[in-house]
Amino acid sequence: MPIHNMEIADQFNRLADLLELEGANPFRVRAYRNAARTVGGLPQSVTDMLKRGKPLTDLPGIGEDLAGKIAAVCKTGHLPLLEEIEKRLPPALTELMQIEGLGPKRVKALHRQLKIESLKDLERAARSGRIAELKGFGPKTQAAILERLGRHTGQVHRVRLADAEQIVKPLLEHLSAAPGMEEVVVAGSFRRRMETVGDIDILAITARAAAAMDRFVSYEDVVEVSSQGETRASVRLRSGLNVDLRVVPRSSYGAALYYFTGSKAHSIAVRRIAIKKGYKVNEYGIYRGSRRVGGRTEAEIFDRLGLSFIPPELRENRGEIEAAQEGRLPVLITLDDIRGDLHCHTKATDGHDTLQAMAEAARSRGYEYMAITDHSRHVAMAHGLDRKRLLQQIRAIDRLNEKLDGFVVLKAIELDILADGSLDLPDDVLKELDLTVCSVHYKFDLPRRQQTERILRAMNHRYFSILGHATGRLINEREGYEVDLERILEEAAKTGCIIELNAQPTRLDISDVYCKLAKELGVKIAISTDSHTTDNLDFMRFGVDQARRGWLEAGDVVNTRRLPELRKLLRRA
Ligand code: DGT
Ligand code: CA
Ligand code: CA
Ligand code: ZN
Repeated sequence: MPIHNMEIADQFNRLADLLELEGANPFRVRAYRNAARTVGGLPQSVTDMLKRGKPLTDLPGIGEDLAGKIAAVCKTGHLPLLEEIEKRLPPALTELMQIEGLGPKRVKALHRQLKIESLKDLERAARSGRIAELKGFGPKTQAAILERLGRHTGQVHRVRLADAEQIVKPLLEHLSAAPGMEEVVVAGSFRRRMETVGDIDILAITARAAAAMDRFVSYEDVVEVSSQGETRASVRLRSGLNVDLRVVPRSSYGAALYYFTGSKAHSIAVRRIAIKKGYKVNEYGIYRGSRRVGGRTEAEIFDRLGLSFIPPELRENRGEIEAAQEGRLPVLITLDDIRGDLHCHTKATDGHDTLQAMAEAARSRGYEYMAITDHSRHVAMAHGLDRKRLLQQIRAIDRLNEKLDGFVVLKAIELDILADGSLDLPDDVLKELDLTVCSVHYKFDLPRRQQTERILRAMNHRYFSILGHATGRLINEREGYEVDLERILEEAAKTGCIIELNAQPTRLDISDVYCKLAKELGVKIAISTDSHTTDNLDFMRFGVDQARRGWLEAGDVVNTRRLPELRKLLRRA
């Protein structure tokens, strides 16, 4: 049974939470949390690494002990230490920890001060308003707890796209090997490249439907077959992800793909147009009266309806249908358009690889430039750079650039936006840099107005270039801080500040909707990986996917420019 990175990360996160709840040594807690983050952020599967004999100790922050524990999870699916602690703690507490947003600190407070010992207690306390009165909670937290409690008990859980990819890939390989299988594709939100997916919708073309069904339900990861017919089946995988499979004939492949790609809102709007033009569209084809006039490809359907081809990422009924009617769909950015990465860390702070290794990795991806943006001094945990160490790094980059041919390392920093909106390093050193990525890393709990003012103030600084991960959210883990992003985008439009689209699959910050708004306001975007290892550079494609969902074209994104053009955009008025 292949264990997925997401499952390993979950177990280590849970272990860290429970240890923290028990009051264990904070360094130990942090080591497990880092392990979870490392494994969760890997582009390749740990199970594969082990299979290929690659030592896990090569991974950042993974020593012998952690490597052994990770390997054990891969082999058995269990983390013995976690099970031990789960036995030791009152079951109610471990249950409370599973509510998103309830960490050890809050569970402890709820347990001590309100005697909350079960989800029922939690709900009662939240409904009666007692949680809002607790120090450090407030009405907003109380509302969030209720909302999540609903989600938790309703079992609605969306999986991050990158995690879903890792789970789906081996399943697709498994299905492709079914006798007579011609083609296997994923439709649904996965094809639309949504940042999270509710379930996976697979289409298979084969003349041997029964063989495909058998192979699907007998996949080793399947824990439950929810339904099974002649041409469709639904299963639940061990990871909790549900997968629907439909077998379709080659002749209606395009129609089926179009139908099951959705979104539902898009399909409904398109069907309305079809009816007006005297057509009917369903998963079998496009019809004029009872005569089938197309459906082998998606293009046939668009053609008939007088629409240009709408890329899956745009199919959300957010104006793409009107644009397709009028022939003004955007030419969406692709990974090939990207010429460099503008947010990368090295060993000097919390990255894992050296300056040179990062530069070579970027160059081997066909890039022309990369900005090294280690943390500034305020991020003490990451050993952030002070003036002196930054100057050292600048000189090291100068030396490296002399050796590199046809590739330039840009001197930069990920600069903390301090609580009052000032920047973490003095102007005399910032002026030595090619650019800055300015980010909020602490004081997430400021009121919305104040948080917005803080960022706006930073944006007025003459050495501010790019706003990093603008909301601070971590998908499925942490909501962003409260901030008026629209106001920030308006200000960026006025001042020429660039807004980052952070490509880390857990961040994808800013979201698709805000990308589109940025474009409409004329704000330029930098798609950046925020790499902490050379491998992380591959996250660029997730950023590009999100950018496509946000209607961005190459021209909207600064790191599609050649270096001289980029430099002009960075020079602020
Ligand atoms: P998800 O799974 O929540 O991330 O989102 P989707 O878009 O993958 O939704 P899902 O799995 O419920 O359905 C897959 C596609 O099938 C959906 O995008 C469009 C199509 N579909 C499902 N139900 C309906 C429906 O009632 N009407 C229409 N027109 N299409 C539907
Ligand atoms: Ca789906
Ligand atoms: Ca589905
Ligand atoms: Zn960063």
